[in-house]
Amino acid sequence: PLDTPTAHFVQIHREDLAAVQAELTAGLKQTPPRVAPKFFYDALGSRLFDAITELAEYYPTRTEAAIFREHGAAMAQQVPTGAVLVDLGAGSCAKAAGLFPVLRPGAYVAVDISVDYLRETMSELRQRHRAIPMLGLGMDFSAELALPPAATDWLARHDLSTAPVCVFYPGSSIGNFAPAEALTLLRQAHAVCAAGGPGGGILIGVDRVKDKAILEPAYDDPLGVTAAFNRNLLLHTNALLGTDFAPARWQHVAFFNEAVSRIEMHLQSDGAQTVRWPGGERHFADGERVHTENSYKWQPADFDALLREAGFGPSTHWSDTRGWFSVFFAPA
Ligand code: AVI
Repeated sequence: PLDTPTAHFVQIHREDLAAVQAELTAGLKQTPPRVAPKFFYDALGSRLFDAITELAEYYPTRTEAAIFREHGAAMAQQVPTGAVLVDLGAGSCAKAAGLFPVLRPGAYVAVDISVDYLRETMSELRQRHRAIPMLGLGMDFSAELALPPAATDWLARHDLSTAPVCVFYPGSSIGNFAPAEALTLLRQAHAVCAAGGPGGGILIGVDRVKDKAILEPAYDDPLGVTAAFNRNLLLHTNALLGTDFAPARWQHVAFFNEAVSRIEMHLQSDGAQTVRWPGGERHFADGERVHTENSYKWQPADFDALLREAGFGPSTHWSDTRGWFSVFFAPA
C-alpha cells in the first residue's frame, strides 16, 4: 500500500512496469498475437467505454439499468442492509451509486485497475454520500481477487469486520473471461463473500445468448466508438511498451463466434507492417489479426451452474422482458 493507513484510497501494486511489459511482449510474440482486454482501460479507454454505453446499439448497460430499476427492491430483499458492497471494475461508480438508496450498504469498496479514473470518480462520490464509508482499491483483480490487508484493516477500523459482504459485478464484465477463468474469479469472489458475516453473496450482471443481428452491431457501431476503444489499446500499448503502433493502420473487427458463444474483437493489420519497441519487433502480414477481447454470452441455466460450481448457493435472477440480459444474486 502506498497510502497512509487512514487514507481512503489504496493502490495495491504500483504498476510493475517490467511485468506489464513482459506480459505485452509475450502476447505480441504469440501466434496469433493477443493483447489482454485489461489494456483497454487507460484514462481515455475508460471514457471511451463510458461513451460506448451511451450508444443505441450497445444494449447491455441500459438493459441492465432497466432491470435494476424494475427489480432493485426485490434484489434488496436478498442483500442485507448494511452490507459491505465490493464493486469490481467500479469505473465511474455510477451503477453502484444508483443502487445505494435501495441496497443501503454499510460501506462501499470500489475496485478498479484504472487507478487515476477511480480516484477522480470516488472523490466526487464521497461528497455526495458522506454517510457511507468508502474505500478505493487500485488493483488488477483479473490476476487475483482477494481483499488486501489494507482493506481488511480499513473494515476493522469501521467496525465492519463481521458485516456481510456483497460482491457487485455488473455490466457482464464476467463475459470478458473464458469460462474456466470466470470460474476461478467467481471462486475468489465467493471467498471474499464468505469472509464476511452471514447473508452475503454476489450480485452479478450477465449478458445472454441472442441473435447475432443484435449482438454484432453492439460491438461494431456505425459511429466507430467501439473501433476507437479497440484502437486505443494500441496507444496504451505504445505508452507502456514503447511500441510504434499506428492506430490508423489497424481495422476494428468484431463478430459473434456462435460455436463458443462469444463476441470476438480483433485489430486487423491494414497492409504488411513491422511494429518495433525497445528490445523487440514483430512483423504483421496484411490482414493478420491481434486478438483483443472475448465477450462471452451465457444461457441462464449454464451461468447458474457456474455459480454453484464456484461455491455459491442456488441463484435467483431477474431479466428484461426480451430476455437479453440477467442480473443474478447468489448467496455465499
Ligand atoms: C466491459 N465489458 C463487459 C464490455 C463487453 O461488452 O464485453 C467491453 C466492451 N467491449 C466492446 N464493447 C464493450
